[in-house]
Amino acid sequence: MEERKTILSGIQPSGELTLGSYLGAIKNWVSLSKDYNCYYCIVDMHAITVRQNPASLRRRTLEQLAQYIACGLDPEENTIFIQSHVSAHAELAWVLDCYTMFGELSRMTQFKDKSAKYADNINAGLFTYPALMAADILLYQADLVPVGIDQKQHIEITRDIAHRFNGIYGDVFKIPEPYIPEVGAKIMSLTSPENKMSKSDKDSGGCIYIMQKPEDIMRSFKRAVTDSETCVRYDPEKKPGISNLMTIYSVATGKSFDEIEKEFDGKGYGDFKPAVGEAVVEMLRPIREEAERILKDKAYLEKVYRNGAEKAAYTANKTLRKVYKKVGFVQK
Ligand code: AQP
Repeated sequence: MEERKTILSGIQPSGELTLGSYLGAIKNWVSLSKDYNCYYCIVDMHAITVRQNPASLRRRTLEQLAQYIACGLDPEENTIFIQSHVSAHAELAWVLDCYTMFGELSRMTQFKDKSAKYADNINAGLFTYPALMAADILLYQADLVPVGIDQKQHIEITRDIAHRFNGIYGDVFKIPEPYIPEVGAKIMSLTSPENKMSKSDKDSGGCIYIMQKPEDIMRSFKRAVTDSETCVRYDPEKKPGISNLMTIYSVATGKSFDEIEKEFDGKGYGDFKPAVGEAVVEMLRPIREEAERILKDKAYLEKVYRNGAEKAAYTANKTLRKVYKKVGFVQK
């Protein structure tokens, strides 16, 4: 029997999970989890590249774990873990730092965006973030990395680092491919549809959170920015707000853009916006209810993250040992 291919992906617990991270990443993780050997993590070490309140970080990490499971990721079938519990991530990141060039890190869009946004804290971790992300992926010899489009550049640098390392030491790392959804790869803010919906966004009206109450979700959709026309038509250039809502509606209902245009033909935004809101409320309702239930069972969550860390460390340490040997470290 052919061996199952491997997947790795993670999300930072730097804020409450958004509809963007759900549609761009987690929804795909769930569909891929049936056919692949999957590692899904909560990347708390990445989160501290921006200042975090320690108590909130701890709370959000456990909430995010409960939400992963509530979204449909079965911890028996997938390896679900917290990044800082597997020390090989930090160890390989250091090695990869030494094979990552200053120039290529300087070109990373996320670094440029975040150093503009957090100008008082442009720390070295923010700069070397891609080397840690490369370590996350390469430790598990991942074939595929399901992410939203904003992370594509980080997968490309991961591939470059892996090629560089393999070029010197032989085939140590599998070269991973990004897996980006056709629809939903970049969900935009509801209030400023030219910007990505982001969990650390200060404008809470632009963001939908997966744990948000139905009435708050409906309010945000009713207030979503549109345009001066009245027709529901997909045109991301001229109608970014409506096109974003159509994308969300399409992923939530499975309908194509053509079907959506027909459904709302002759109707105005006053009908369309609440319909999108209701579709999202119904999509998120079972997830929220299940996450609330799981979160109450702290012993279960602890069991999940302990088992996950043990399974992840087994694979990760195998790769790390090989890397240490290749670069010339004396073996213990
Ligand atoms: N708006 C989005 N549309 C589609 N996909 C998205 N993702 C995030 N926002 C959207 C995808 O979800 C995963 C989240 O990864 P992350 O938290 O590690 O990184 P991020 O992209 O930096 O997420 P945020 O929400 O923007 O967080 P902050 O504000 O802390 O930086 C990734 O696969 C991402 O592509």
